[in-house]
Amino acid sequence: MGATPIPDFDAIIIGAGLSGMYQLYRLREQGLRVRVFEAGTNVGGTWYWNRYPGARFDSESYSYGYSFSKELLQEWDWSEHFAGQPETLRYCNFVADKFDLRRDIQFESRVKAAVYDDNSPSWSVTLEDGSSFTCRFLITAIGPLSTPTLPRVEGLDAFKGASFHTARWPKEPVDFTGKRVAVIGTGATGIQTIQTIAGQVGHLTVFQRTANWAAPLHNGKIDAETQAKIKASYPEIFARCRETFACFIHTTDPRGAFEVSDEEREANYERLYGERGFGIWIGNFNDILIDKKANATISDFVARKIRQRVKNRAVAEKLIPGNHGFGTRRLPLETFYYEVYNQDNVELVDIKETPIERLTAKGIKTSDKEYEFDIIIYATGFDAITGSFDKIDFRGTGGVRLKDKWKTGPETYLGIMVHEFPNMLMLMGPHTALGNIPRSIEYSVDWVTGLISFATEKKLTRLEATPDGVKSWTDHVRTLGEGMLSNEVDSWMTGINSNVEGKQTRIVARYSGSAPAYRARCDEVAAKGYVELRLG
Ligand code: NA7
Repeated sequence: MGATPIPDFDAIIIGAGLSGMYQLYRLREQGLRVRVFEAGTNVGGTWYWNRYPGARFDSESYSYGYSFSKELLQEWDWSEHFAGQPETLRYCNFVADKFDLRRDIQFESRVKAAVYDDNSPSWSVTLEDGSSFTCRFLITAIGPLSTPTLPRVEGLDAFKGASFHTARWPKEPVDFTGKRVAVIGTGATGIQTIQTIAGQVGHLTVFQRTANWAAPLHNGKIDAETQAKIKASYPEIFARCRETFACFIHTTDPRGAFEVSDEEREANYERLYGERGFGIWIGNFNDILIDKKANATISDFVARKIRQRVKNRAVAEKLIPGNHGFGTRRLPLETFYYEVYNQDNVELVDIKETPIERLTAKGIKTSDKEYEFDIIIYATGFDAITGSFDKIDFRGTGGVRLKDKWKTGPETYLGIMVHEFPNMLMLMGPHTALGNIPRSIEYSVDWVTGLISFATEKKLTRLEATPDGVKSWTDHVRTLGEGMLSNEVDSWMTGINSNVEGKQTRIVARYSGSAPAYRARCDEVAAKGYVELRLG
C-alpha cells in the first residue's frame, strides 16, 4: 500500500463572512495551511450581500464587532449606535486588511459539493467551476441567513421592470426618484427598506402577508466623548455579553409581568419603548416570551403605540399582528416605520385579503386588481439555517447525503458536528446559540480551533460525533425549545419558508437555551478531552 496522500490544505473554510474570517485568523495562528472559498468578490458575508437601502445593525455596534483583538477595538470607531451596512462592510474590509486575510481567500468561488473519503481520511471540495481541493478539516462558515428565496408565484420572470431581492442588491445605487415601487415582505429587512425608501420614491406599495411586531431602534451618532467611554469600557461590555442569555448587552428583567402593579408594568413598557435597541424584547419581564398572558400585556402595549402612530385606523389595524405575540418572531427594530403609512404616496396591501395571483409584464396582479410598477423589491427572506447546507452536496461516510439525513430536521452534536460526517465542523449551523452573532461566532471558532489543535497535537486524523452524542444533543435542544412561544409560531426561526418545497413543517432549528449554558456544555466536552467523540 502507498503512503496516505497529504491533503492540499489542513483546513478548508467555506465562506468569508464574520465566522470564516475569524476562523482563518485562528487557524493560521496555529500554523495550519488554510484556504477559504467565498462566493462573493470580497469579504463580509451578510454585510457583503445585504446592500439594500437601510440595512443596519439592530444590536449595538460596540457589542457587535470582534472582541479578540484589543488593538482592533481601539483602532476602529463606530460612528453610530447601530451602524449601517456600508460602515459594517468597511469594518470587515478593515479587519481583512489589518490581519492580511485575503491572501488565503479565494473569491468568486462557490462551493458545489464536499465529499468525505474515509481512506485518506480527507474531504474533497468541488467548486462551481469544476476545480477541486482536498483538506483534512472542513469548516462550514456559510451563515444561518444566506440563501435568499423569491416568492413562489406565477410569472416571476414576466415583469419587465427592475427587480431585486434585498440580499442580492446591486453594488451601484438604485435611483428611486419618481419611481413606482413595490416591496413584498415586511420582516426585519422589509421594514428597514420601506422606512428608508419611502421618502425617495414616487409611489410605494407594500405587500404585507403577515404583520410583524416592531419597536423603535432609537439610533444616534456616537460623539467623541461617548466614543472614548466605549473604548475604555470594552472589557466590561464583552463581560456583560458573556453573561446575558443571548450575548446582547440587555439583561432580562428578573421580574415576571404580573409581579408588578398595572401602573408599574405600563411605566416599564413606556421606558423600554423609549430606549435604544432590543431592550423591549430581551431586557423585558422574564415571562413575556414563555407565558401567553404575560405576552398579551406587551402585545397590547405595542398595539396601542401603533394605533397612536398610524393615522388611518384601518391601516393601523392591518399593521397589528393578529396571529402571534410580540417578540415571538425575531423583532424588527424601526425608525419612523409606522409614520411611513401616513404619507399620501404609500399604500399598504394586505395580501391575506387580496392574494398575489401572478406577476405581469407591468407589475403585480392580486385578486383585486393589477398594480403597475417600475421596481419590485423582494424582501422575502431566506431559506434559513439549513438552507445553505441543502445547497451544497455534502456527502459523508459511505456517500450519505446531509440533505437526506436532515430531511425531517437537523440532527447535530453541539450544533457543530454530525454523525457520519467526520472532520466537518459547522460554525453557526443548526442547534447552536445564535443571539448577538459575533459573540457566538467567536466562541464557536475558539472551540473548533481548540478541537483542531487537540487533534494536531495527538496526531488524530479523524474526529466524528457518535450517534449517542447526536441523539442526546438533539433531544436536549428539542426539550429546551418546549414552552418557548417562538417555537409555536411560523417563522424562519422554526424553519418555515413558504417558498421552499418541504419547508412548511416547523422544526427545532435553533438552540434556545442560554448562551452561558451552551458554552458551559461545550467547555465541559473540551475539558474532558473530547472523549464523547469517536477519535481516530
Ligand atoms: P423574514 O423575517 O423571513 O421576512 C420575510 C417576509 O417576506 C415576511 O414578511 C414574509 O411573510 C414575506 N414573504 C415571504 N414570502 C412571501 C410571498 N411568497 N408572498 C408574500 N410575502 C412573502 O426575512 P427578513 O429578510 O426580513 O429577515 C430575516 C432575518 O435577517 C431577520 O430576522 C434578521 O435576523 C436578519 P410571512 O411572514 O411569511 O407571511
